[in-house]
Amino acid sequence: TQQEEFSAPWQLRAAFARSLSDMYGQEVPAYTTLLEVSHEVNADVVRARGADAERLGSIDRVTAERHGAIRVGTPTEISQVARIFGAMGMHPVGFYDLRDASSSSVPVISTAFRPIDRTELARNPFRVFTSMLVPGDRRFFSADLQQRLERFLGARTLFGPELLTLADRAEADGGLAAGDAATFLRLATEAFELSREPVDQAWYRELEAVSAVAADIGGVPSTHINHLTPRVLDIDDLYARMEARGITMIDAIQGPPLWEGPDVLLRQTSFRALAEPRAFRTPSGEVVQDALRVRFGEVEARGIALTPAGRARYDDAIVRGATPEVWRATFPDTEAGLVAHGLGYFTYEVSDDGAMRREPVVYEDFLPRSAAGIFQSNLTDEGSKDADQAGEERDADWMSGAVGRELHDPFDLYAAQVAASRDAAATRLVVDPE
Ligand code: OOG
Ligand code: NI
Repeated sequence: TQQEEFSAPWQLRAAFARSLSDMYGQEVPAYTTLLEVSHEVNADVVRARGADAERLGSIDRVTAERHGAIRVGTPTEISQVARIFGAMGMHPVGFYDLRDASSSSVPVISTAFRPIDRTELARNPFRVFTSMLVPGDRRFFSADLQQRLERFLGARTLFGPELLTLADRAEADGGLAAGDAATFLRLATEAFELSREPVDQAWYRELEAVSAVAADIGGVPSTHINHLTPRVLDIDDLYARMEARGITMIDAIQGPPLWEGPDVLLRQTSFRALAEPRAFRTPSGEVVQDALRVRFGEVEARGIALTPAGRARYDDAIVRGATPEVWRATFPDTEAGLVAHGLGYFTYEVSDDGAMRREPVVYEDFLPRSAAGIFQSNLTDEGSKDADQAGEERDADWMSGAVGRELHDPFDLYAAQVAASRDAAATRLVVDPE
């Protein structure tokens, strides 16, 4: 008998990333331009730099690489998100509190769902930055508004029972048979499409006056992917080419500056959300046409993952200014220097001729300041925030409880990857000494 084709979690993940990308490209044409320009830039870099261009990921990986961002309202919703991504081998990593990542804060806390081991990352590194509203934060929401918001969120269903059942089955069985896989992918993609239902105008505008992000999350009965980000090997070149095509990018590239030393962590830039037509239902019940800016485009370049010591230097440097001068005063200008000072993660590989090679570990996560910058660059309005009121305590443990799963610590994951490479290298050098 012929065995029905089976999709493993990584195949579901790769197929989902493609399916979302196709959907987003149809709905947001500027994203397609961004993809085209990214491919041009990457091809040019590989041509110019050869094998060196692939030290932080093969060109196949980088070409398919995307991250998305979604925003949800409640612990129930984020625990359902975790089941859907769990089916695809994506696990919650890291905790980000964007309520005070900078003066321009937004009322959410976040984590990122992504593959966590090396082979899985190499197969497809798709990751989704996932934010959750904090309706109990009094700096943003009064007790009355919190109550109405929680009631609204509690009454909606973002993910239907069939999608969740298939997700659980995929996780339990380590994948899905062909027919189920197709249904799962279709339902998961649909769950993140922008709804065409008329928006309750009074409710949306009331939340928007507090925070545009709160309105985006809690002002409508559905969710949507709000950007999908390709990876480029030269973000400065990409920025220039997008502007040359007449697409206005935000003022700056977020994260480290362009300088002559090693690229670390993450550099990102975006174009502002475009006004898209949306129907609104007025308090008198009339449906009127208006526009909302909720979906945008972003692009990123990834560098070397930093150790806690390296990250402390980064956090200190970034507030002094992301300039080449500050970077020269903060970081060694070679990879060997990062190693010598214990600032970056590197693995050790034994080649066939028995030589030991050091390879940089790529940064797989996000940066709270850049994330806040990306959120902020897309807000039409400052919103209103009362800094004298109390925030609500939130930390990684709380998030883990809401998600219903272990929240992995990014530093632990990088350190484990380095340790595993050292063990493998030691074994090969001892057992196979020819
Ligand atoms: C998420 C913003 C953060 C990034 O790349 O730092 C983010 C959002 O807008 O929901 O995606
Ligand atoms: Ni992003």
